[in-house]
Amino acid sequence: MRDHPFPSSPGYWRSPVRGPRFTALLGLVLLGGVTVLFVTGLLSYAAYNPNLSAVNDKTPDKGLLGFYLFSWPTDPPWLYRLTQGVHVTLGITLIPVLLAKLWSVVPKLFALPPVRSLTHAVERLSLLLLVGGALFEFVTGVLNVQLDYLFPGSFYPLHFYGAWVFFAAFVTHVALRLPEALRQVRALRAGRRGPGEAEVEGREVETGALVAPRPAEPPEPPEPPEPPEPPEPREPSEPTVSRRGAFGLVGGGSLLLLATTAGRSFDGPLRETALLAPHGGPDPGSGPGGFQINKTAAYAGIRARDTDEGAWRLVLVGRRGTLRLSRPELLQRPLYSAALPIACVEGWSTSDQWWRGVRLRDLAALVGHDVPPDVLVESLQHRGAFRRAALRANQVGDARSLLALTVNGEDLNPDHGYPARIIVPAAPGVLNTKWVARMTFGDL
Ligand SMILES: Nc1nc2c(c(=O)[nH]1)N[C@H]1C(S)=C(S)[C@@H](COP(=O)(O)O)O[C@H]1N2
Ligand SMILES: [Mo]
Repeated sequence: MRDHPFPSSPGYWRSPVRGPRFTALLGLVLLGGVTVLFVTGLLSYAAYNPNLSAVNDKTPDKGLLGFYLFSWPTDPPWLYRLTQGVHVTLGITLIPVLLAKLWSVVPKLFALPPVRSLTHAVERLSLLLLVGGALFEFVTGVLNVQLDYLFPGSFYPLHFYGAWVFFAAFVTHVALRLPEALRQVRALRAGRRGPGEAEVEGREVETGALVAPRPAEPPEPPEPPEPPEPPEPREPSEPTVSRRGAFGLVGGGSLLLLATTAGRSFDGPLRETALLAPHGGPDPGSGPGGFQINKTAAYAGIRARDTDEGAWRLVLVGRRGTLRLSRPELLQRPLYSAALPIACVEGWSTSDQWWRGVRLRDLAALVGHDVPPDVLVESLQHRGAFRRAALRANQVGDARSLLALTVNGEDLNPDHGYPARIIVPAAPGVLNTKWVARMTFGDL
């Protein structure tokens, strides 16, 4: 029989691992981690050129939230590979820390009375947004990278607006809690014990886990004993794991996720370690086209009769009118090479591939734009996401931005975008339109 049947009863929560120091340490890890997630997330949004044209804008109502947008650069060429690799890999790695942090403070959720004062009410409301926002962002993020756009089309607005709600609550929470968290961690480092923590740490001493002798400290004036506040248990049960062990569990879980995720940002044998990489694409095999495929030609509904040499024409539209070029005609133009990666919003990337094709700025010049303008690129694909994308003038003007015809010395294969695809340095993969049909130059 339990003496404390309700989660709101003071003695209900009994794990002695819970305590302000456990919570504080996890909180500080999240403070760094979530800040990096927020910044890399905003960067990812900027990389989409969302204020360039309605085509790329997944959140037309961003309004003031788009205040920071800037022209995404083309240098260094691995920029998006880095920022988005960090965003996704770090997000997945932090899951155990987030769960442990939430676990460490659940008793507070049930504390009575539910509202003690106006400040307390505001704080609790911000916690609702904080916990709800955190769960929402992590869940939508993981679903997106693992299950291949479970909410097609609506992922961007959900994850974008969710990020702002979550981060606003996060900043409030940090402002209220940081001083206390720092105090707790300092105390932890100084090796002092707080009420309710003696038992656990005492055990560690008994089993010899703590070997370093503590330096003597000046005695502190005794403080009046207070009943422990949640999350510290009032009646701690026997520990099944030491607090150190609990940290080890969380850290080990994070390391395991890191080790099984990070490989998706590399090629070759390292990619094999990415057990958690998205499995949406088919096995690309080896050879020149042996790098990750996102959507296959079959999936995108690309028919061979639309891409064969007799039928396919690249349509260029610009100031000087419309020009149609066949693939052999394109191959006769000056061709350039660039070693560039594909880096997807889902966090995976390839190492540099060797692309060869016509420079975008040369195509612009062909239809009357000697100064490279923006361009709207449309693919043969009629349905589905990613069939159109807008590139900014700085991307069109970069000498490494190509309409690629070959990769690694061979014609593009159908899944990598034959007859021609866009490749732009540092751009998110989604802007590298495959199966290009039409390019419209001009200010967007
Ligand atoms: N027409 C078209 N182009 C597209 C896509 C698509 O679905 N359709 N997917 C984009 C995305 S999201 C990525 S990450 C890259 C992947 O290129 P890859 O399959 O050659 O690796 O292509 C981009 N180009
Ligand atoms: Mo992508």
